[in-house]
Amino acid sequence: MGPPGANPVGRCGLALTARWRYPRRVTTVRLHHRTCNLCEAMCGLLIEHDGERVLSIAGDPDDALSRGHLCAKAFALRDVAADPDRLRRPLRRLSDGSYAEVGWDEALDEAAERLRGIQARHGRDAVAIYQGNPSVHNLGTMLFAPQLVRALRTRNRFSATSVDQLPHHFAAYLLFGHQLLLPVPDVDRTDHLLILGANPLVSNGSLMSAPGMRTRLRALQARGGRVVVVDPRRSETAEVADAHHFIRPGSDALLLAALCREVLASPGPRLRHLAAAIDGLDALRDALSAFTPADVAGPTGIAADVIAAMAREFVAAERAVCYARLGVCTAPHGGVALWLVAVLNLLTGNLDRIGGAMFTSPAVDVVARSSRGGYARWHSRVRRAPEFGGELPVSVLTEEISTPGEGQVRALITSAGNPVLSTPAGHRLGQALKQLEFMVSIDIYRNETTRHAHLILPPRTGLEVPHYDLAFHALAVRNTARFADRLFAGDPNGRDDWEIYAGLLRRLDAGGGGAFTRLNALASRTLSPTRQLDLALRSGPYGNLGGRALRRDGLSVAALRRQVHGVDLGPLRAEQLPARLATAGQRIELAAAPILADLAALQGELAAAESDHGEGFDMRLIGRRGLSDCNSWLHNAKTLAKGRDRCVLLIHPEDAARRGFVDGDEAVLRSAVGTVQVPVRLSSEVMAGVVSLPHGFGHGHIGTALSVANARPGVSINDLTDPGAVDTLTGNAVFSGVPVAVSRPDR
Ligand SMILES: Nc1nc2c(c(=O)[nH]1)N[C@H]1C(S)=C(S)[C@@H](COP(=O)(O)OP(=O)(O)OC[C@H]3O[C@@H](n4cnc5c(=O)[nH]c(N)nc54)[C@H](O)[C@@H]3O)O[C@H]1N2
Ligand SMILES: Nc1nc2c(c(=O)[nH]1)N[C@H]1C(S)=C(S)[C@@H](COP(=O)(O)OP(=O)(O)OC[C@H]3O[C@@H](n4cnc5c(=O)[nH]c(N)nc54)[C@H](O)[C@@H]3O)O[C@H]1N2
Ligand code: SF4
Ligand SMILES: [Mo]
Repeated sequence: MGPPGANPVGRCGLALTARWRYPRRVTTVRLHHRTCNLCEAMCGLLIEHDGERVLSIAGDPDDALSRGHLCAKAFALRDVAADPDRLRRPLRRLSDGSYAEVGWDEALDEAAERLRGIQARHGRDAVAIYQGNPSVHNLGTMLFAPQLVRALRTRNRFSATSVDQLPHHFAAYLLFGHQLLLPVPDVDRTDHLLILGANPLVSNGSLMSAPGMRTRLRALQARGGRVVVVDPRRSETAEVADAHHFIRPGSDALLLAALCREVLASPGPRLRHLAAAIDGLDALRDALSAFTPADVAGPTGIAADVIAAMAREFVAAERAVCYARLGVCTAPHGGVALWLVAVLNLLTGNLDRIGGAMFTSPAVDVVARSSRGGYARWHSRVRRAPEFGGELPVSVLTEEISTPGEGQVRALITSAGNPVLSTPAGHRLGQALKQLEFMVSIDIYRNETTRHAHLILPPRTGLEVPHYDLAFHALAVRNTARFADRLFAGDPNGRDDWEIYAGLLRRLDAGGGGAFTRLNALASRTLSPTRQLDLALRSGPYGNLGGRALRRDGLSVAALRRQVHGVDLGPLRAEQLPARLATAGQRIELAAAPILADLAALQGELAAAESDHGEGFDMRLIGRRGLSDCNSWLHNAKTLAKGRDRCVLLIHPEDAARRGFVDGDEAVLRSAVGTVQVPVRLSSEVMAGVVSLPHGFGHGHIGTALSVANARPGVSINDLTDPGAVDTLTGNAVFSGVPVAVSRPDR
């Protein structure tokens, strides 16, 4: 097992264990070790089971990263495995709206034939694909879905990236030359953590796999460090921070521009080992000169002296790091904001340095193995939104389906996604899906999105598949590696995700017809994910084929099978740049044209007064995550469907009083694209003028089979969010500060 090393988290062990009662005659109880795949935290789990019966789930105190941490969602792994609503066989939707089970071969044949036919008649772009969030938590999907995407050769590729972290990839691509070279905050060694628009105490960290954040933040404070949170809501993380500043939603780019300006003005940048690699510093200084703390104070709602002090403190800290996440990404200038976050770390000498923003050294080097990315090489048909990394922003999907003309989307594949609940104006997307000639969903539930599919192909999932976190080991605050075989296979006639992909690929190829190519070596389609992982581990930096000599103690799947608690590969390592830069000449350009253009636009907006869009939209809506939610899809887990209603609108008492609301009243929430009705909860957690609603709710639709979720449906925040509002640089959706009106139902 991994030695405890210098990992300061210690045995945090949220003392959470769920144990279910079974008859006493149980004799074949065994212990299974695995990583939870539900969020990015990668908690190590100990699962007691008797065959397919899961008896208990607890955190693994010997996991080098999680040290015993887990959250209540881990127990949902059992619920999902046993859920009677889970689909086990392919389903075909019949013309009367009912469903019939079909065999796997028949379903895969039909899907391939329909997709091929539509591409043959209408061109490649007529087939679109949307990949949702659980794709990145699934080894098989990570390895096989990209092959299907490539084989389709469509420009209409979409994913949850553009309602999430696209600005991070964009900043990494522009600054470091690779969309996946993402710096991670070294929370365990920093002295000063500035958090903008993230709530890791609830989300358990994102693009920062750091299970047990409460313990880690406490350790930071105990060593004399400070945590500062900027958020329009006094979040659970803000609650434990040393300072919290409310910010007007959507204005972080202005704050960050001012912080960078302050750093450049005095004492000036501290570039350390990167000094010789940097270009464009003077041009950046000029571009930022207009963003004085006094100028941005009004629009951000943060006083000028507070901003100046925030910059001073950040500079003064021996080791500091700025970390921004969803609330900042999903904003009008999310692209430039995330770029400025990296630049703030860079200018203060905290990039690629211990206690700052650091690069990981995972056992499978996903950076080396994936494409650098690309930007604006083509644009969407209707709105001319730029491509990034081969994808278009999902905010354009509805218009690409509903606008006639050459290149119109006529068929859609969804895989592990629920865009009707998770993307802007999802209700309109739901309407558009009805126009499709063909839709196939690879998904485990018949939900708000997949109910529109002609075919649903349900894979095994969770405990039923082997697991290794290709993505999140590369984004963790410590280098570790952990593999688990499947605990049980579930349905013996079932398929893993990758087998569904491989089945489709085989059939699409076999059809020939010129519309598809054999881009990929046969081997990569036929080797199982575990075999592919084994090769990647063995040829990776810690592998037994790595380096010059054959290392007997090197990593492989077999080695990880023996190390049931995972392997500790040590803390993050400093000074990886400039060697790892993938930019031209290994330079870091601070005056990139798209950035300077967006900063100029931002400066223009500084001068303009804010409008309420002429429709009385005088409030700003933000999102929220709850500990027991997992975007839209764990609401059918019995264990989590407890307690008081989570889908409520938080409203400041002053705003409530003005409208005559008391706790529990129903409010009508209206935006430019839709209206919902939802109960309010009065709370001074949110700043005045701001209301907060969680995303992922809005169940209860006809045609869905979600008996637990549908009993507590809630409403979808994405019936209010506007696909027309995107970050112009990246196309990422805007969820931070949606203009809304809040009123009583009788008005
Ligand atoms: N307004 C607003 N909207 C948001 C957000 C927000 O904060 N506010 N957050 C955004 C973010 S960060 C994200 S990541 C997206 C998520 O957006 P999506 O990924 O589109 O939505 P999920 O709710 O994660 O849906 C996951 C789907 O995968 C299925 N599934 C689960 N496990 C598996 C599996 O192993 N295999 C397969 N094939 N399917 C599986 C589930 O049944 C479900 O249908 O939502 C975004 N939308
Ligand atoms: N329990 C739970 N955990 C999850 C998920 C879940 O659904 N439930 N989803 C997972 C996924 S897919 C992701 S991507 C991660 C996301 O993880 P985080 O990035 O931590 O996301 P959130 O918890 O949504 O926190 C976003 C914060 O931004 C604030 N905010 C909103 N608008 C603004 C703004 O304009 N400026 C600033 N500064 N702040 C703003 C919100 O109030 C909120 O506190 O969480 C993951 N973990
Ligand atoms: S924090 Fe994330 S990884 Fe850990 S148990 Fe909860 S859902 Fe699973
Ligand atoms: Mo996400």
